[in-house]
Amino acid sequence: MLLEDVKSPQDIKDLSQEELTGLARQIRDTLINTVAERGGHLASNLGIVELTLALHRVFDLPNDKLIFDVGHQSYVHKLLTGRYWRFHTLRSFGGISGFPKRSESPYDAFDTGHASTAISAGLGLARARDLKGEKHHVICVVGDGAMTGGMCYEALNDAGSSKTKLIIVLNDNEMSISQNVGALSSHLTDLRISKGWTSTKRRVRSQLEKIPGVGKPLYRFVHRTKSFFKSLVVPEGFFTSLGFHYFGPIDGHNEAHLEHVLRQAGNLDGPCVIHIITTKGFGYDKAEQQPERFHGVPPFYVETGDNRETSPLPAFGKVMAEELIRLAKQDDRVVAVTAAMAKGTGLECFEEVYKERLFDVGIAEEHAVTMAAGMAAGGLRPYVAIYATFFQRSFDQLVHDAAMQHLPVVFLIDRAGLVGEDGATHHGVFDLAETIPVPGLTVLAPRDLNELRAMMQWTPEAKGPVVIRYGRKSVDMGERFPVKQFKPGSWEVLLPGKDCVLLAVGSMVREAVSVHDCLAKEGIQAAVVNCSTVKPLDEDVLRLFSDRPLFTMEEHVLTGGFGSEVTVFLVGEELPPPLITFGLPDTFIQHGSRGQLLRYLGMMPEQMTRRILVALRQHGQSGQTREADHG
Ligand SMILES: Cc1ncc(C[n+]2csc(CCOP(=O)(O)OP(=O)(O)O)c2C)c(N)n1
Repeated sequence: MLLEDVKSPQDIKDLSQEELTGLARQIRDTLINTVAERGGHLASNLGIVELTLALHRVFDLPNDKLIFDVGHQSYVHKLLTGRYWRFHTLRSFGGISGFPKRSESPYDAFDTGHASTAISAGLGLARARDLKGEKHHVICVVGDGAMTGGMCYEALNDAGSSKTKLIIVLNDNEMSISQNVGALSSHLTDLRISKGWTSTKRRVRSQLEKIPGVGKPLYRFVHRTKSFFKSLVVPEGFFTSLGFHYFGPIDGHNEAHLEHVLRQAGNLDGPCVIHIITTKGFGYDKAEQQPERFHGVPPFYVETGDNRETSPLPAFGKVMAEELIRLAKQDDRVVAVTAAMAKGTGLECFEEVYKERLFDVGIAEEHAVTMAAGMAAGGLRPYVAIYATFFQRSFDQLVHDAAMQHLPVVFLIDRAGLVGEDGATHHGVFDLAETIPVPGLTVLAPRDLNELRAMMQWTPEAKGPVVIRYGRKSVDMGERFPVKQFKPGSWEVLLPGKDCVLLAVGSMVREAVSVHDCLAKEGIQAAVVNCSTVKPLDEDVLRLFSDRPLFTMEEHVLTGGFGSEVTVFLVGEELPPPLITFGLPDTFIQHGSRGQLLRYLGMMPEQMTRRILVALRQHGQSGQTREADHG
């Protein structure tokens, strides 16, 4: 059977084991070649090929509902559900998403992207089914990494007592993005060790039964005492104690066995957990050897595994970590906190130097923030590095635990703005709306890597909580605009201009300089202001420039962002508001490269220039009319 002929799961139901093995090989080739072109989540998908085949053969999708936690491992599912021919468009603008999307296919039962939501969503679907008198199955596929997230426990607690029929497949590859952490992870290791006991048991049986005369009775004796031995070797089940049937651990690459267990689980009445063991990156040696690097990978060469493109600039996170190491050298109280993102945030560099001062709390952003607040209350100086999109989870912790007690925690908000190919679930476009309203917070946004260094060097002076937001794309404005010392609360006038003023935040400062250059060609002199402190606003600069048309620019939703903050201030002062606030509209923005998305949103420098020219013309005309009226 050719993968390209699989139009729906129906097409694989009757395949022989041999044909399935051939199909699995084609799936892996397609995954490797496509991700090598497009970038994406490779290792997790390679590890889940047999499970996905088994799920699609045993269950009746889309009548039965299948939910992938995080959803980054749903590529195989996409290939088996009629999306093979569009798979080459993976993660590209207008192409198929790297995550499940209900809008994309009826086979995608629930949209995911952030970790640890699948059991809650699955329980919701199961309850909807029960109340409507329907009969289908609900299956949640959850990784051991996602299991470190608090929502999973809230959902397990609820599902275990509900007795609702729900199948949870726990895909245990011992990895989150990095090596998994935490007590549950250790418990899973214990269960895995018990697997060793299971195979030993199989070996003992076959050996005993070979002994003529006494073999069989001897085996029966051993079998009777099995529970005794098992109680010694297998730890008390975490899942069974919560009210789940537990199957496992099971070899997650043995498709036939997986099917057998899934069918058994389907026949049960209550909730169950099937614990399967897989190898991340299975079937591609480079990914098996470096599962962390191939978790989410940019385009690469299949033969060598090397990235196709290397950035000439270091990531913001790397520069942040270098500065943090410097601060940690000077001050023993400096510690770093990550929620399972040491690699992505750059903190792995910090870990190399200060292993004992890096706290990876698992995929637990809420806990990370409150724990850091506790550290600060205990006299430490915690720096919490978190992606903007995941920081959304910790809003209450920021307000209630860090800000209200005015604790000196520094939040390093990475991937702020449009992140590109990961799309709607991952864009970091709500963090200003989350932080600007919080009393006592200092909110900063460096215009480039050098300003981030300067901000980091300033942080020891901070008396209360500080947020520093920066984007995925590195920027160095060094040659034309070297960074002098950073002073919080005072904006930097990068370029003078009498005709209008561009007030720009973070990643938009460089774009504002481009707009300035475009406007200059049209004879307009626009001042460019780097509004590096988003909260508190530099009110003096705002008052000073309020005699000229103002334009704000931010890579963030307009509602509740910088532009609206400036507008509220100016209106309160009875000064004219900005002519245009450039920012993101009130809609979820899909996937594509950052450049494509900015163009789509009309936020490329030449597009903003055109709008500014029109606005200035209209403003000039209305200004003249007013003057004429007065005359
Ligand atoms: C709330 C949240 N925080 C962080 C992430 C980033 N992230 C994506 S996948 C992943 C690891 C998931 O590990 P696991 O569930 O074991 O899946 P695997 O990739 O190992 O199959 C992390 C931390 C996320 N998606 N959501």
